[in-house]
Amino acid sequence: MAFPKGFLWGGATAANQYEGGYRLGGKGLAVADITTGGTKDTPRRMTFSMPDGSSLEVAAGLRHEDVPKGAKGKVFDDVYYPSHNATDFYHHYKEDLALMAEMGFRCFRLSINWTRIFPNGDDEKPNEEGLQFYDDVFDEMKKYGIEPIVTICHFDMPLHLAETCDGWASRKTVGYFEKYCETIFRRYRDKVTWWMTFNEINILTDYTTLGITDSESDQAKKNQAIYHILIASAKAVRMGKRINPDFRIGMMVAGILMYPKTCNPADQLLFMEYGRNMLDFYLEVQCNGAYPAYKEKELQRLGIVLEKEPGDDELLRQGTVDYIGFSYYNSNVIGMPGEDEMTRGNQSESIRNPWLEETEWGWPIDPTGFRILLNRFYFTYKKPLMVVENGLGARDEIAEDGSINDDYRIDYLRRHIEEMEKAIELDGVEVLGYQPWGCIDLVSAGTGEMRKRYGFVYVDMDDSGKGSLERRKKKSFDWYRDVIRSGGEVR
Ligand code: P53
Repeated sequence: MAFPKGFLWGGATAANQYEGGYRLGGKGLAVADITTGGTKDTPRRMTFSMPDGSSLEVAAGLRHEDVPKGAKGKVFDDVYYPSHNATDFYHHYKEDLALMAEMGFRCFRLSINWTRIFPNGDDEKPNEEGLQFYDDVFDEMKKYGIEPIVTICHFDMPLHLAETCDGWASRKTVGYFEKYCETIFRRYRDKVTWWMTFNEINILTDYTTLGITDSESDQAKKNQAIYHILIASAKAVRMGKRINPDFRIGMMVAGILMYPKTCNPADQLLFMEYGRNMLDFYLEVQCNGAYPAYKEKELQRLGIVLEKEPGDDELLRQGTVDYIGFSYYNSNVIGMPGEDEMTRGNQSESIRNPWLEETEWGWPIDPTGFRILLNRFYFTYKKPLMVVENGLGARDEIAEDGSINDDYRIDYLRRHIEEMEKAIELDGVEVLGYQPWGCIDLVSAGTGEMRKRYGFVYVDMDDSGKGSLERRKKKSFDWYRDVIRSGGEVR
C-alpha cells in the first residue's frame, strides 16, 4: 500500500458553511451572515441598508458589483441566510464527531469563526464563550484520537472590519488578524498541531474581501489587499512557530488545474500567464518568501507601488509555510477567445473539455488532473502536500427504505484516491493526508444551496433552511470507513 503510516485520512468543513450558532455564545456578524442563498444560475446576494433607509442587494461571488459608500450590512427578518444555522455543527458536534470516529477519521479539518472569538474583529478582549466552544470541540476530538486541522480564516471577515477598515485594503486588518491568531495559538497551543492560514488564498471572494469596492477596476487597492493578506499569513506562521515550535502551519490554495486549448503559442502564453496569476504567485510568496519577478514587473507596468512597512520583506522570508494544502475538484481549459463551448467549472467560466464528463453543476470530472496537479505542486515547490478538499457535489435521493445510494460519489472518490496513490507510489510525491470536502453535508459556498451535497452523512435540510437536521449515513459512509481501515484500498 502506497499510503504511509500516519497518513491523515479524514474530512473537511468550514465554519460559515457548517457551524451555525448565529448570534449564540456572543458570536458577532461576519460578511457571510448577510449573504443569502442562490442557485447555480442565480448568484448569492449580500444585503445592506442605505443611509436614506432604503435596502440594497448586491450580487456576491468571485466578482461582485460595487458596494456603495454608506451601505451598512443588514440582516432582514424575511430573508434566509444559510450561514446562520448552516447544518448546525454548533449543537451537533458530539454526534457528528462520533460519526467521524466511526468512519475511522484520523483528522478533521474545521475552521474557527473569527467573529466567535472577536465578535467585531477589533474588540479589546476575546469572547470567552467562543473560545470555550472550540475547547469543547477539540476535547471531544481528542477522545477519539482525531487530530484537528484548523483553518484560521475560511472565507471569513468580521462585518465590522469590512465596513470600518475596508476589509483587507487596510493594514489595520492585519493587526486585528494578528491578535486573533495570537489568541487562538496560545489558547489551543497543546490541542492543535495542524494549522492553515487562509482558505483558497488565490480566490478573492466577497467573504474575504468585502470592503474592496470595485475590485475589478481598482487594481491598486486589490493588489494592496492581497499584499496585506500575504503579510498577515506570514505573521501568523512566524508567530505560531514562536508560540509552539511543533506547530505545523500551512497555506491553502484552490488547486486550479488549467489546460491550454491548443498548441497555438498564443494559447500557451495565456495558459502560462494564467497559471502564474491565479496560482504560482501565491505559492511563490508563501513557499519561497518573496514576490516573484514577474509580479514585480506587472505591478510596475500598472504603476502600482505597494505600501509596505519596514521589516516586511524579512517577514515574508521568515513566514514561509511547512506544507501546501489545496483543494481539487476539476480541471479547466483556457485559450484565446473563439467560438468555444463554455462550461462553468469552479472557476468562473472555462472552455468545455470534450474529453471529460461534467457534474450537474458543470464541474468537469478529471482524476488524472489530480495526479498532474500533485506532481506540479510537489516538484515545483518541494513541500509536503495536504489534500484538504476533494469531492463530488451532487444531489442525493433517499430511497423508500431510507437508504442513500451515492455510488456516483464513491466512484468519484475512488478514482481520485487511485490517482493520488499513483502520485505517491509511481511519482514519489509526498502527501501527508486526504480530507474530502463536506464530509457531513453542509451549505455550498458557491451557490448557498443545500441540494449540492458532498457528505458521507446526509443532513435533513433543504435550500430554504427547512428540515429536521437529522443525520443519516449514506452508502459512501461504509465505503470510506473501509478505505481508511484498509489504509487506502479502494474497492
Ligand atoms: P461549492 C470556488 C472555486 C473553487 C473552490 O465549492 C471553491 C469555490 C467557491 O465556491 O470553494 C471551495 O461549495 C471552498 C469550500 C467550498 C468548496 O470548494 O461551491 O474552499 O468552501 O465549499 C466546494 O460546491
